[in-house]
Amino acid sequence: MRLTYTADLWWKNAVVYCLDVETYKDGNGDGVGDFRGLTQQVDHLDRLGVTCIWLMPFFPTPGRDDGYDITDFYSVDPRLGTLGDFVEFVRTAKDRGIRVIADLVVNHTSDEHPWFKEARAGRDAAKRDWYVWKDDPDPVDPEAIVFPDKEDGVWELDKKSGQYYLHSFYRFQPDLNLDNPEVRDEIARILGFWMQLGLSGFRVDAVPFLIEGIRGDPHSYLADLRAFMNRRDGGAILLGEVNLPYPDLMRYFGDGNGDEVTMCFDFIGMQRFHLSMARQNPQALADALSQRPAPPKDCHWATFVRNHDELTLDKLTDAERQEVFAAFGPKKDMQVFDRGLRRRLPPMLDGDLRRLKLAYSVLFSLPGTPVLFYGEEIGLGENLKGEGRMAVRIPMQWTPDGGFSPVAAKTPVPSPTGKYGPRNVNVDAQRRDPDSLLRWVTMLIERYRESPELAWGDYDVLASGDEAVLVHRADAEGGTVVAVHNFADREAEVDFVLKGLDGRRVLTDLLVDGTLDLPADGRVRFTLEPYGTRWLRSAAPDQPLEDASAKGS
Ligand code: TEU
Repeated sequence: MRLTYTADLWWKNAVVYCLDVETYKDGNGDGVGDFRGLTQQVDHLDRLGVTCIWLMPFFPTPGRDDGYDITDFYSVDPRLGTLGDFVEFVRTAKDRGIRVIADLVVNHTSDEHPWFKEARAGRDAAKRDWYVWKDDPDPVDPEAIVFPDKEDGVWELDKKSGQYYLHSFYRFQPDLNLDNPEVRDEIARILGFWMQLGLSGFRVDAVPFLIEGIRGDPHSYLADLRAFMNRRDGGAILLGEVNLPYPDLMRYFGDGNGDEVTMCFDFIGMQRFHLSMARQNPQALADALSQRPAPPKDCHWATFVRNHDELTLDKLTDAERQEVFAAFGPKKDMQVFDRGLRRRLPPMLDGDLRRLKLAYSVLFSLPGTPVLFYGEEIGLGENLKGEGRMAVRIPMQWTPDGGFSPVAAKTPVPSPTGKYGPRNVNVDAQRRDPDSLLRWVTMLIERYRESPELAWGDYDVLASGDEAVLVHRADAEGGTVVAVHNFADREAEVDFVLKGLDGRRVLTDLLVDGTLDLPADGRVRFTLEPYGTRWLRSAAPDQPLEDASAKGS
């Protein structure tokens, strides 16, 4: 594919890396991660091949929802640094060719935000209408409560005024009233402010909740926000958190117009991926790929296997969810909200490196832009002593001693000990080990970037000859790549047919050394090792791989 094209629509072949400044690297020796520390680690991300960093909330906060409860949208939490440190970080990332986006959490504020303090001063307060009030709210459907362990409703009585305020999440997170034009103007100012300081877009928190209260056509607001952002910077993106069934979700792309959210996370594909891993059979994932609608032009899916929240299994059936629980988190304290896991992948897979390598090979071969949660590249574990979802938000592990901070870490959750502790899992050791997960993920990223067919080509799931094997084919601008993945702990006889390719071609393996001849009838057969993976590019026998991806045309 032409580089001019993939560079213009950068998000369609990006590698997004989500991190929390607080847990990444302490640069000033106070035990808390900060922008100075993060800036010093940018080369780790550059070596890995990351092209876009997603910063979790770094704004002033009482920290009751790990920063998703904000008291000032226009500054940096003093524990993490200053606006000056932020700008230095963004500039350094850009110097390495890495864009930066950040969480836009404007469904709600902290109840300690000055706006809310002002709003709750009385029914006539100037900012009263910035939030959502009711005298007598209807009882709420228990299914609609996001955090059922802590909340039993979404309306909280404000004793002073005798009215109830809406909180879609925790009670200390009052919902902003997006129906109020002043609030919308303020949100635009927030986007504009951070873009002026160098951000290339936003991960938009809880989008369906954000627009639900808007009267008339709530989606026209999302289109307005997108248009505003792209007037300021045509290449900026909105990456939407929209965990809805596919047909409902398409509206957030602006249906056929593609003028709302630029990218949406594929929560359903993620859940089917874990079901497939649990079953050692990729059918559930293959079904998701077939059912998943194509995003509108220039929009894109964002794929992932783990994020910072619970690994939600809410879109599986009860029986399917129990299967995943049984395979990957049978103990009650590994589960949360009755719908998800609070574990990271390596402990879920019993630390089986073959299977971990398979998991990331699948991720980077899927159509869509992969999003990594920090530490996935080294197989970071979790610490179940952390409360609820916090279990996976442990400090990054740089060296055998941790390397997160020169003093004792003051992060919300300490590093794990034992098998997944820093001594056994760290960046330094894995850089030196050619068989490490870090080296594997680095290679996957390199090959993924060279093979844009995978991320945004037309794709087809092919009959594979073995129920444990997923074969999918991606085509774009004359380039063809085929990904082959064995989900089972046994050898598989792979047998598939590639139609419409010139029989004089060879299939060159992008991950391991080797080529296969492509016979005239297009039938490909070989034995794949347990949890084996192949990415095969079709090319003329003497053609360099760069030409085979037709970059130059
Ligand atoms: O989550 C919003 C959301 O929609 C949740 O349902 C989410 O899918 C998950 O179940 C929460 O664990 C976002 C953030 O990702 C989350 O960390 C915040 O706690 C939440 O917003 C409130 O800001």
